[in-house]
Amino acid sequence: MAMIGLPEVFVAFLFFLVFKHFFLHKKSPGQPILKNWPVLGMLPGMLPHIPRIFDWTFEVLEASNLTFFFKGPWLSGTDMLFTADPRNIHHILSLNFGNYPKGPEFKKIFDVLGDGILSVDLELWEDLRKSNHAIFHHPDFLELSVSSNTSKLKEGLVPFLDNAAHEKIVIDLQDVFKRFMFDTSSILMTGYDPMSLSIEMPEVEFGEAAETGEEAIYYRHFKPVILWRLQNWLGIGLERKMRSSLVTVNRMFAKIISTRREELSRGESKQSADALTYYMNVDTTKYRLLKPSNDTFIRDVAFSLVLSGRDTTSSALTWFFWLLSMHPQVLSKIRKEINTKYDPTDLEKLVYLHAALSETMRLYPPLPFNHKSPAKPDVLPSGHKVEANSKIVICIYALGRMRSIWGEDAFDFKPERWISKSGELKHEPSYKFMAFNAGPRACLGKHLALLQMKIVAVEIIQNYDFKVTEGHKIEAVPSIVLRMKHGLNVTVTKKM
Ligand code: HEM
Ligand SMILES: *[C@@H]1O[C@H](CO)[C@@H](O)[C@H](O)[C@H]1NC(C)=O
Ligand SMILES: *[C@@H]1O[C@H](CO)[C@@H](O)[C@H](O)[C@H]1NC(C)=O
Ligand SMILES: *[C@@H]1O[C@H](CO)[C@@H](O)[C@H](O)[C@H]1NC(C)=O
Ligand SMILES: CC(=O)N[C@H]1CO[C@H](CO)[C@@H](O)[C@@H]1O
Repeated sequence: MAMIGLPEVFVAFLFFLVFKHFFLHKKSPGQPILKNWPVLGMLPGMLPHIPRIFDWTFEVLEASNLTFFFKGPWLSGTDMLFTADPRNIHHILSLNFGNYPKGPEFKKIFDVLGDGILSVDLELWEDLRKSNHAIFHHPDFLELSVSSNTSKLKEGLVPFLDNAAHEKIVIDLQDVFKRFMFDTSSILMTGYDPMSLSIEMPEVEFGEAAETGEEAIYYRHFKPVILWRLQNWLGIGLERKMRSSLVTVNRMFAKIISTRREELSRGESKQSADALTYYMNVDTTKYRLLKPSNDTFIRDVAFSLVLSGRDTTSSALTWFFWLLSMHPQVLSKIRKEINTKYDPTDLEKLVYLHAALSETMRLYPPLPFNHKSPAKPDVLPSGHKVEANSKIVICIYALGRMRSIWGEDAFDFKPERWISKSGELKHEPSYKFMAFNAGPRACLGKHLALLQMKIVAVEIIQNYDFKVTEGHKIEAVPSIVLRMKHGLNVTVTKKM
């Protein structure tokens, strides 16, 4: 019984210290950004900001010259170095990549991902990376990505929006994009079409499970491993939901995997170009650490791949359309560009659209944090010492808003900053614009994601007007993926 009270004791103790702080001390000017308490470290000062973590990391990092050491409660193992310093980022992600795996501590926090590409390191990561690279460049895979995106657009998105316009109903664009991306990403990665985007809007168990998981993982960062494992075991709070989410995800993948194995044993689907089929037939003389006949391994690989496409692209599209609703002059410039330069076989011509998407992801990177853990002690270019197996969190959201990096107008949504005088796209180094990560572990789906976003954006902007519902509140969920807490509710009308 005593164990059940552990989190409560923790909270009570915290209140005691906060109380003591306000009544027994006078505030002195020039105190550090976060007070480092005995026993509790900086957690008390940080807790009130957990719901607005993204802006908080920005404020703290701007005030501390881009790098900040967060001291967690004693022995809790939650100390973390936050950085948004491009020199540190370049050092960690590229120049000294070999010394900066994700590491065993973060692997614990991300345990539900198992041995998927998003969470593993070293030789296994290398095998996954190389094999993934091979799939992503295979003509059949590219062909499948084309056919799945066009069929989902014409048979899923368009009828859905037409219906909403005709019936004059409010729709949540974030939900629509998540469904679109879930279907296309699942077809591409597993060969299975969940048909989640349809006028009936069926319940999407997988989506809810993934989002609960992402939130629970976020909160794990600030708890001792022993505490969240205990909560998980006892079934308390978000960890309880996390447990049932995992059951949902595992059930879905078990079904997909067993169906595909049966088809393959009957000699069907051999030609299928999806990633699941590829991994079930993968050449283990070439990739020695991959385990094509191990269902758990295949589940891990497929789960990471479905997630990497679905959550990121739908997040970017959602913030993009919200920003357009706030900046009608940008929207009309994109429309004009589509009217004059659109060529379905060459989307690269839409330079301003590309700039607006980059600008969206500078301000709202779908994955706002990146995790690293030095294998050996090191000194960062900023002068900060890092211990072996310590935790480093690169704050991509904060990085995109730094005035010292992007100029005084860093907070403004200005696609123009991405376009050179001669009208071409300006390249920014990836340690400055980090939405797709940098170095050897950069996003493998960047090209595909940009294509998909452009296709969806063109389809909607060309054919519909949309309006965010009056008084709709926009805020981000504290999570490892940048999602809108209340969705993006809009009404659409068909353009004449
Ligand atoms: C706007 C859309 C996207 C954004 C912003 C994005 C961003 C990222 C980021 C930041 C990472 C690094 C994650 C980490 O190391 O923790 C990553 C990795 C990855 N992304 Fe994307 N991504 C997007 C779309 C996609 C799509 C559509 C796919 C697949 C079709 C994809 C496949 C991958 C894969 C396989 C990795 C793992 C690379 C590795 O660890 O070696 N991504 N992505
Ligand atoms: C911030 O960091 C830069 C680069 O390391 C250094 O030149 C500068 O003096 C630092 N500023 C402060 C206020 O510490
Ligand atoms: C947004 O729209 C969806 C779908 O119409 C609805 O279920 C939800 O309650 C709305 N949310 C808000 C905050 O109005
Ligand atoms: C199957 O794969 C999982 C995940 O990589 C691994 O933990 C497990 O040990 C493997 N099982 C066998 C029998 O190899
Ligand atoms: C990523 C991808 O292959 N996109 C394709 C989707 O469909 C359009 C046609 O509407 C193609 O032009 C894209 O290349």
